[in-house]
Amino acid sequence: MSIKFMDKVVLREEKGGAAEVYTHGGHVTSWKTSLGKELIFLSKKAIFEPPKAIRGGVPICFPQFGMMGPMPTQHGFARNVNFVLKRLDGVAPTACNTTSMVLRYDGKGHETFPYPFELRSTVTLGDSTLTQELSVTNTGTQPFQFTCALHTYFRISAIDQVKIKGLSKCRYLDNLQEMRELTDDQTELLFQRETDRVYLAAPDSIEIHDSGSGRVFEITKTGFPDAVVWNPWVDKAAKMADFGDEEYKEMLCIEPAVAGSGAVSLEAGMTWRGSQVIRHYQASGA
Ligand code: TA6
Repeated sequence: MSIKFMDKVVLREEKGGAAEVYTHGGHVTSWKTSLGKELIFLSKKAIFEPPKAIRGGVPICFPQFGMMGPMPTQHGFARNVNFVLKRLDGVAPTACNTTSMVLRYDGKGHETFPYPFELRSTVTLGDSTLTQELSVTNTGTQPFQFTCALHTYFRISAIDQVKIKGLSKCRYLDNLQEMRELTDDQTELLFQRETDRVYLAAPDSIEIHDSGSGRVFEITKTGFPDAVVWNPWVDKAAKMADFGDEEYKEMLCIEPAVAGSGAVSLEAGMTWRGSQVIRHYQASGA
C-alpha cells in the first residue's frame, strides 16, 4: 500500500471503536468509542501543513521533551516529519486494529542532534482501550541521550468538571515558576488556571475523572518515569494561532514522559521502550 504524505490510517475494533493515525509525525488524531464519541481533542484550527505539528491528538515529542535537551526548539522534530507506514493489520478479518510507523533518522539535518536512530510507534485499538508503544533504537556508533513524551490531548466535557487522581503528594517541576520543584498537596488535582507541570517519578497509573460526561480515563504508563499535566488556560490559548480561544475548556494534556527525572542514555545498538495504555469507561452511577 503506498501511503501518500499526510495520509492517515484508520483503525477499527470489533465493537465499533475507531482511531486515526497520520503518517505525519506518526500522529494519533482521533479515538472514538463504539458509539462514535470522540475521546481525543483535536483543535478546530489545527494546521495540516508539514512541517507544522498537528495541534491536538498525540504528538510524539522526540528526541527532546520541552527544552530538556540540546535542540533549540521545544519537543524535538519527530512530530514535524513523515513516518513510514510499516504495519497495518488486525485480529479480525474485517478490521485493522493495529499499525506501526517508523521514523529513521541518519543523524543529518539537525546539528544539535547528530545521532542516527530508528523511532517506531505502534498504535493498537482495543475494546475501550488505546495502546501506544514507542521504541527507540540507537542505529549509530555513539551513545546518545534523549527525553520524550506522548503529548496526549484528552477531550473533556469542561475543564472545571475534571479532576486528576493519582498525583497527590507527588513532586513536580512547575514550568510557570522557572521549573521550581514543588509538591502537590491536593488530594485530587483540579483546574482553575494555566497548569504546566512535570511530575517526577509519577505513579504509573493516573486517572482523569470527568464529572461532566461521567467518563473516566485510566492511563497506565510503562517506561516513562514522569508525567506532564498541561492546560494553557485563557492567555496562553489566545497566543496560539492553531488553537481556538475557548478550546482550553475542552481539553487536558496528560503526557507520559522522560523529562524531569533525567534523560535516557542509549548505547549504540540498544533499544529503549515505553508505552501507554489508555482505557475509558463510564463511572458507576454516571
Ligand atoms: O507539555 C506542555 C508543554 O511543554 C507546554 O509548556 C506547552 O508549550 C505545550 O507543551 C505545547 O507546546 P507546543 O510546542 O506544541 O505548542
